[in-house]
Amino acid sequence: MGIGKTTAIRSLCGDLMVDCDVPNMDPSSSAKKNTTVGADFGVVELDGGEQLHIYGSPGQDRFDFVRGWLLSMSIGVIVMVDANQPDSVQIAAQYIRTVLSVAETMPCMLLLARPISAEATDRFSSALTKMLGMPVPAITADVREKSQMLDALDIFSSLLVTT
Ligand SMILES: Nc1nc2c(ncn2[C@@H]2O[C@H](COP(=O)(O)OP(=O)(O)OP(=O)(O)O)[C@@H](O)[C@H]2O)c(=O)[nH]1
Ligand SMILES: [Mg+2]
Repeated sequence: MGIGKTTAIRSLCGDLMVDCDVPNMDPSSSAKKNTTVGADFGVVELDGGEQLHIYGSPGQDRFDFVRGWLLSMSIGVIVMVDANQPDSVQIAAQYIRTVLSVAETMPCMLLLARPISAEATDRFSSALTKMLGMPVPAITADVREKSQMLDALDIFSSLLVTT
């Protein structure tokens, strides 16, 4: 909760997005003012006139059924984590296993959404690869910066094409 899913979609889609945020009634879980209670939705216009539809899941665990529904219609998934957190490897592994349990070949990428050193990134990636028994591509981006999110989407698109 609060990693920046809604912010990322807003950065990418601007006015071509609708969020489902409401005031956060659970300040014990997070101090953030608003939280998503449905599926955020945004559109990115691609070269050649095609559109990429982007959905953001709610972060609260009680809405995990929405995540399941979104996964069932996804062609690829970006999992966002703060890899500085002590439990980030377990959390990322849990989300990726959920994705792969829905579709074994689902293109999946990690977005490290908070500033992180190269050493910490290496540690995180090595530990996650060991835990999952396979590597998962990871990139770092500031979700508040449109140019960084467009670069991230560009890399993610190449996974969609090659898998
Ligand atoms: N300080 C700091 N804040 C950041 C950074 N990246 C994102 N944020 C802020 O973190 C907050 C993320 O909020 P949301 O985009 O609502 O997060 P979310 O994942 O949609 O949250 P839920 O829907 O509640 O799960 C925003 O206020 C961002 O501006 C960062 O690198 N540093
Ligand atoms: Mg949100």
